[in-house]
Amino acid sequence: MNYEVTISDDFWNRYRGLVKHRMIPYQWDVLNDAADITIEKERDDASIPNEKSHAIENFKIAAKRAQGEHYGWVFQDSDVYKWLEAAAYTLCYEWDAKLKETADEVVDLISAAQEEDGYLNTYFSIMEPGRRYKRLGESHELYCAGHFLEAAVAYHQAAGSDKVLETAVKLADHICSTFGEGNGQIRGVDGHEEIEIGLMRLYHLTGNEKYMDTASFFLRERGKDPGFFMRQNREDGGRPLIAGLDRFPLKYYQMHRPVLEQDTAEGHAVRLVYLSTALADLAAETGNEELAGTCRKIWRNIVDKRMYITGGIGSTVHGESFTLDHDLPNDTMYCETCASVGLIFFARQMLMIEASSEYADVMERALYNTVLAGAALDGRHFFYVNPLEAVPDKSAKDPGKSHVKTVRPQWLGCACCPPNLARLIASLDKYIYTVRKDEILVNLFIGSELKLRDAGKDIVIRQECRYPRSGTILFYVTNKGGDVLDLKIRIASWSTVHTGAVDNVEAEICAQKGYWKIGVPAGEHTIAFNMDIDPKRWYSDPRVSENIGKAAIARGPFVYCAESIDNGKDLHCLLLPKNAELDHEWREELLEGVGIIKARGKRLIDADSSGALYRGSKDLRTEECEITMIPYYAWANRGENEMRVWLNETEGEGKP
Ligand code: FUB
Ligand code: ZN
Repeated sequence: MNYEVTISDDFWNRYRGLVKHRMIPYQWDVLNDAADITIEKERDDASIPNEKSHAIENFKIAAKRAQGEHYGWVFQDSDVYKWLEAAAYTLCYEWDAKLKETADEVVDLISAAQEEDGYLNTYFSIMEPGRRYKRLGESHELYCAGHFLEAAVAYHQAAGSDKVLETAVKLADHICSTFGEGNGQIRGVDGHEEIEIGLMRLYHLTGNEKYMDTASFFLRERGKDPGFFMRQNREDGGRPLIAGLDRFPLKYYQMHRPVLEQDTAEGHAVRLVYLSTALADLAAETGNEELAGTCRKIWRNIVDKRMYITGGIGSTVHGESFTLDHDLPNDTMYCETCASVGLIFFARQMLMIEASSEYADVMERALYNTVLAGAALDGRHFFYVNPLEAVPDKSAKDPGKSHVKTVRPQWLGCACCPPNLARLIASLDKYIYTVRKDEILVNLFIGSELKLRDAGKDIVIRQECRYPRSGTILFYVTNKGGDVLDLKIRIASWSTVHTGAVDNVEAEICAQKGYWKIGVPAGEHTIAFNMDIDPKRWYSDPRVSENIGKAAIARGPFVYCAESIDNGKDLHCLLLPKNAELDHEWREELLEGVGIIKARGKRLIDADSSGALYRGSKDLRTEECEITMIPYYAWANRGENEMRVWLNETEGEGKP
C-alpha cells in the first residue's frame, strides 16, 4: 500500500539531522580516505586491516579508473552500499542536489566496476577473478550483492535513478541464473545472509517473482547440505579469504540444520537476524505458515532467552555469536550495533506477519538503547560492541576484553556498524507505523504524520508527542475513506497504567495482542493516549547468573546506566536500596538534553586496613551516597568512564 510518513519530532530530528549533515559527509570522507582520523582495530587481532578504508578506491581500481590493489576486508564494498542507502533515505526527508550528484557519481562508479555478465565485487574483480563463487563460506560476494540491491532500491525510490536500478537488475539476474537447483547452477549459499533481503526488496519494487524465488531458494537451501562450504574450500584449495573463519562451527553460518528445522538463535548474531528478516518477509508475502512458524520460534528464543535488556544480542566475541540460553554476561558480551539494527529489521517484518506488539516493543528497546549507543552524540564516533558493564582499565589490560571499547573509535577496520546505524536512523519513518491490509499499527511514539491514499482509503494520522520526555501522545486522525479505520496503538510493555480518550470521551483500553484497537469512523477525530513513564526497576530471570541481586533502571524505553563521572569509580560498590525513590529530572544542558535519574544509595567501604585479598571476616561498612544515572545510549560521551547498567541492590529505602 502506498503511504508516506514525515517525522516532526525533536528527539529524532536531531538524530536525522546528524545523519544528514554529519554522518553522511563524514563517512563519505572516510570511504575516500580523506578524513584525518585514526581507524581502530575492532579487537586485538593483528590480521585486522585498519590502515585506511580504501572502499571507494577499490571501486575505482575495479572500474579501471585507477591502478592498484584491493585493500580491506573482502566485504569492504558493503560500506559504500550502506552509505549510498543511507544517503538515499536522507534525500527523502531533506533534498540535497549536491548529495544527489555525489550519489549519482557513486552509482556510475559501481556500474563501471560491474563485469559484463553482471558480476559485481571489487575484491574478486581486482585480485582473484578466478576464485569467483569458489569459497562462498568466506567470500561475502552475495552479502555485498544483497547490500547493493538494498541500496539500489532505496536510491531508485529516492532519486528516480534508472542507472542504479539497471545495475541492480543486471546483478540480480546474474545471481538468479548462477544459483539454484538447475543444471550448471551452483547449489549453495553465502556464508553471510543478506542477499535474501536484497532480492526480496528488488522483488517488492519490480514485482518480478524470479527475485523472490531465488531468495526463497537461498533461504531453504541453507543447512540442507552442511558439507557445502567445506567441499568448496577443499576444491578451491587456495588461501583462506578470512583467516580462521573455516574453523567456526556450522552453527556460525546457521548451516547446522535446514533453516525450517531451526528453532533457536544460533551462531553469528547479525547473520541470524538477517536470515530471519528475509524469512519473515517471505512468510508475510506468501502467507506460508511453516516459514512464519520458524520465524516465531527463532524470535521466541532470542527474546525470551538470549537478548539483553538493552536489545543487544550476541553474548560472545567468539564468532560474534549467540551462546546458550540465559548466558548474558554484561562485560564480555558482543551486542554488536549491526545485530540490533538487524533485530529491528526482523521485528518490522514480523509485524507484517502478525499484529503483535511484542515485535514493536523489541524494536523500540533495541532502537533507543543499543542502536543509539552505537554512535556518539557528535555523530562521528562509533561503537561496534555495546557492553552493559565496562571498566576502562580492564578493557585495556585484559586480552579477553579487547573488543569492549570504552571510547567510541572514529572508525573501525571492520566498518559495518556506522553506515548500518546511519541507514536505520535515516529510514526511521518506515518503522513508526505498520500498514497492513486492514489495519494500521502505531508501533513507535514519534511525532509524525502518515498520509495514505490507496485502495479506496484516504487517511491522515498526525501523531503529536514529547515522548520519551512525556508519556502523553495525541493522534489527530482524518479518515476520508468510507470505511471504518482499524487503528491499533501499541500499549508499551513497560507501561503499567495507561488511559485513553477518543474525541475527549474517556475510552476503555481493550488490548488486542498488545495494541489498543480503535475503530475510527469517517471524519476527523482526536485520540489521546497516556502511558505512565515513571522510572522502574527491572529484574532478570534468575537463570541469568550475572544479574542475581541486581536491578536495572528504565524510564519508558530508555534503559539507564551509572557512569563513574557522576558516581565515582568502582561502580560495583554502589548499592541501590530496594525501595529508594527514583527521581527523574530533565537536564536540557546535559548530553544534548537527557532525563537523569537520581536515588539515595549506598557505597561499600572496606573497613579492613590489612589490604589482604582474602579475609576471615567481612569487614565492610557502607556510606550514604547519591546515585545518578543517565540513559544508556548517552554513555561514553564525557570522556573515558566506567559504566554499569545492572546495579547491586540492597535492602531499605536509602534514606539518610
Ligand atoms: O561479515 C560482515 C560483517 O562484519 C558482519 O555483519 C559483522 O558482524 C562483521 O563481522
Ligand atoms: Zn557491525
